[in-house]
Amino acid sequence: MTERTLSIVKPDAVAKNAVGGVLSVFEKGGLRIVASKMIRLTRAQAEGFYAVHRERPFFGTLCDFMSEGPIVVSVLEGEGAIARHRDLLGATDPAKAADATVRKLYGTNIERNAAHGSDGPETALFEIGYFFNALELHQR
Ligand code: 3AN
Repeated sequence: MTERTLSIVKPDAVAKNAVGGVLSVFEKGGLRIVASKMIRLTRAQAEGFYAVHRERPFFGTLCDFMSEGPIVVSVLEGEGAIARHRDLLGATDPAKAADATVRKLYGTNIERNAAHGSDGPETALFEIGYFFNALELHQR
């Protein structure tokens, strides 16, 4: 089934000049970019995006990190895009991520882990709508 998922190149990877490197893993892995832009989240916008993690102990530092510099948000499309994108990201902790995954290649630690991907269809709908309107999503 063709799906869409929300992908974020996080501030650590943007600062490392690795935007192209990260997106290249996704393109080579069979996903198409149907929308993409660089933005900088305010602290409040980061809190809104990560609202499901509100009660987690790392919520505060995660929101500080996600608003510390620009990010690149993209919508990726392809066959089974949500799971495929998560496979290409690798484990949350870069130290546990498989070789050639984004987090292994570009992540620093479990928080500064280079990229984000939606974890299911409902999350993807919410996350895509958080950053993009219908006119910004292209047919490819
Ligand atoms: P994933 O992004 O792999 O789905 P989640 O949803 O459990 O991982 O966590 C969301 C984000 O919170 C992660 N991408 C990471 O930046 C951060 N995070 C997750 N677990 C921790 C942790 N134990 N300590 C610090 N930050 C964490």
